Amino acid sequence: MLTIAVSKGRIYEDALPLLAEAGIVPTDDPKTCRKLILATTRPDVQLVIIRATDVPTFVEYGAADLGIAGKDVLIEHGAESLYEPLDLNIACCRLMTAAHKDAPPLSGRIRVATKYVKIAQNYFASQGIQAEIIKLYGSMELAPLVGLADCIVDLVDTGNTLKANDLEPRELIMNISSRLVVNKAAMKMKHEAISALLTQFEKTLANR
Ligand code: PRT
Ligand code: MG
Repeated sequence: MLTIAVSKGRIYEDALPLLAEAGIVPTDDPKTCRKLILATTRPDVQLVIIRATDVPTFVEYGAADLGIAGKDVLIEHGAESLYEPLDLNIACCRLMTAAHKDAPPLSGRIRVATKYVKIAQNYFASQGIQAEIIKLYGSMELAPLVGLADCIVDLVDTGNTLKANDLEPRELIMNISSRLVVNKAAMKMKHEAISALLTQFEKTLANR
């Protein structure tokens, strides 16, 4: 049995066509069904539906053989303990700094609200900017509006969320896409099944 960890939402939606090309079609829809383990049309493959930030943990401990996770989540988790053989090029977005549209360019010691503490720390250090990082779990956009932070570090796709909150994107930190990750022991123990799946994914991606 191969177990693949996926998060509900945009990654799941973008991963479905890719999985389908490999003959993997879930027999339930996680939007309407509350099951956390989904059987698929391939008797040897099941999906586990978990929070995006938990995917590296499940794969690291071998609770899932494979997983699909954003590069943002992988970097923040510290993914040295996982193989990351494939950029799936799905759920793409940009990790950026953003500030109030009327705020002057940031200078001096600044306060930054984000859920990406490690990435933000490294980024501002690399820029020689003294930053105090404030960890939030959501609604980062609010922080500059209420004086909690001078800027935020968050994912931007269309930019609509920033715009709706009078913020604007400033600096690009990195481009983000979702990656296939593999448990290191599973890569050895289930090599045949996993490499067949990798080959199939590679084929599909090459044809896109
Ligand atoms: O939602 P939940 O709290 O369960 O977890 P999550 O937010 O980690 O999961 P999910 O499904 O929202 O995101 C999973 C992964 O999708 C992320 O780790 C990214 O790799 C990827 N991804 C791609 C995004 C976006 N695009 C994205 N736009 N994740 C989040 N967003 C959010 C962003 O944080 C901001 O709030 O969408 C908003 C910005 O979108 P625009 O279009 O308004 O710019
Ligand atoms: Mg979300």
